[in-house]
Amino acid sequence: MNTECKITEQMLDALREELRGTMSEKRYRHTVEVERMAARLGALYAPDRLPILRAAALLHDITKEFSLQTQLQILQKFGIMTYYRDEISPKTLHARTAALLIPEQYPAFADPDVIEAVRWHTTGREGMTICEKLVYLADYIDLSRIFPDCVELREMFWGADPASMDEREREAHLRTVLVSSFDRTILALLEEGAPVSPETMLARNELVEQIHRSTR
Ligand code: DGI
Ligand code: FE
Ligand code: FE
Repeated sequence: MNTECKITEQMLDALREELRGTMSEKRYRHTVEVERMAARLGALYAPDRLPILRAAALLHDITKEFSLQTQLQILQKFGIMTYYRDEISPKTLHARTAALLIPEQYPAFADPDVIEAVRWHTTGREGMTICEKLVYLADYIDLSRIFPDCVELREMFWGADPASMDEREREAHLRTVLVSSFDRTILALLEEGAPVSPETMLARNELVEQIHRSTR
């Protein structure tokens, strides 16, 4: 009764090749860079979860290039009500639709930890698992990103030399960098006049609270 799915190197290689034909070159390049960054972060924070992290990274944006109409159709097909607010935050939908499609389209990778990391990679959420945090951050700071916030956050994370830190410092460093990522996303959304998802606010507030607690 082994319900745990074992993700092998060959499976990841085959998935990477399969995905190449399903998205634009730019999105594919981002996808493989997120896989690399997730593996680097995983080596520091969750060395026993590398296959999960790499699979989630490869699958995280499989629906990113689908139209709003297709995103809404997928949600409806899975019996999920959609609201006007989904239509005015269209960029948050692909994380939900990708997570929904994994079990039928990529059943060999339908591990709950893979699916949840994909599900929360855009907004984050309160109580993020280590895999969710690492895929979220890898997506933000992968080497293909040249947007100033991304470059600064990448420098903030790696410039502090997290490999040289003890475990406690390294955990604190991850929290600080994650808060900065949420702050940047929230600020950008405010500047655009876009809605900020409650999950993003809850994710940020929880980490801020943890930082306060740990420095008391
Ligand atoms: O799919 P990627 O481009 O690789 O990255 P992503 O999944 O983090 O999506 C980033 C986009 O999603 C960015 O344009 C901002 C938007 N976004 C992130 N959080 C929120 C959000 N949009 C809204 N409306 N609300 C959010 O909380
Ligand atoms: Fe995404
Ligand atoms: Fe992405």
